[in-house]
Amino acid sequence: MTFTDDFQRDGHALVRGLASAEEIGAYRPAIEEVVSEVARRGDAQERIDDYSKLFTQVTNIWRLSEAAREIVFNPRFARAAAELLGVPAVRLYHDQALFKPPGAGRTPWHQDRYYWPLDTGATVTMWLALVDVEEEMGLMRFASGSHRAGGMGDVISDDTDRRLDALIAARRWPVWSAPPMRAGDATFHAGGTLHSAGANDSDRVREVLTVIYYADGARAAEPANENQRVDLEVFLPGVRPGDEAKSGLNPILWPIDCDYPSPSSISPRRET
Ligand SMILES: O=C(O)CCC(=O)C(=O)O
Repeated sequence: MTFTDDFQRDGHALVRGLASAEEIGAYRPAIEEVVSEVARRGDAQERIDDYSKLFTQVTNIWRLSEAAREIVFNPRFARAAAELLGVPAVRLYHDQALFKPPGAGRTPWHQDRYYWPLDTGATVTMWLALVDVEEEMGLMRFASGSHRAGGMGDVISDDTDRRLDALIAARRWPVWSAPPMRAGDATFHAGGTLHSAGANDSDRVREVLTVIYYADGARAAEPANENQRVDLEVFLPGVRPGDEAKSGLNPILWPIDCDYPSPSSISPRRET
């Protein structure tokens, strides 16, 4: 079984050592700096979701610092995303630093695609551990196979959590809990995969970087809800429903020499 087989079958995969200890050592301070700065300003970044109760959350860190851009544009990460989706090229939807502080509760069950005005199912989120994440710090959980069932989501809430929990039991989707992860390990999940994460019951911040990729060539969909309407404006500025989903915020990240100049300092390594 390969990672790609796991992903196609289950809608999620674990990739150990996607980033090296050296890379994490170089990335972490840059990401921490951006997160602290945005948190200090109390900037809500035009988002309307309610994740702020659970995380210090900063979106599109690649626009806030050159170092963060290098990390988010890492071609090894994007290549893994393209391989998992089985597509030749992927674009950036957005990134997100998700720092879950000590004492923060569990992330309720949800489906990411509920939020995304994209006409494709070929979407994937990378969840990259920037620190070692032990069981009590809030690891990801996935309902295996749920990505094949279509749209079931709703806005993240306790009600949605209860409804999806019951649905997972009724549909007998096995729930796979990620094992403890080392800094540099990553999980990937499809936009349709139901997922949640544990509370942070430790005394350390759970530092994670997520990057969302979608297949190049996808089109913007007519927004199906208010969150999708805001996402269309914020993450696909200037794009109208039916247009190809590409704006200045959605560079092709794999292959690296496609239609956007890659940052000069990007790593040339292409092994996965
Ligand atoms: O990190 C978490 O607690 C949840 C992350 C998540 O839901 C996602 O990346 O889609």
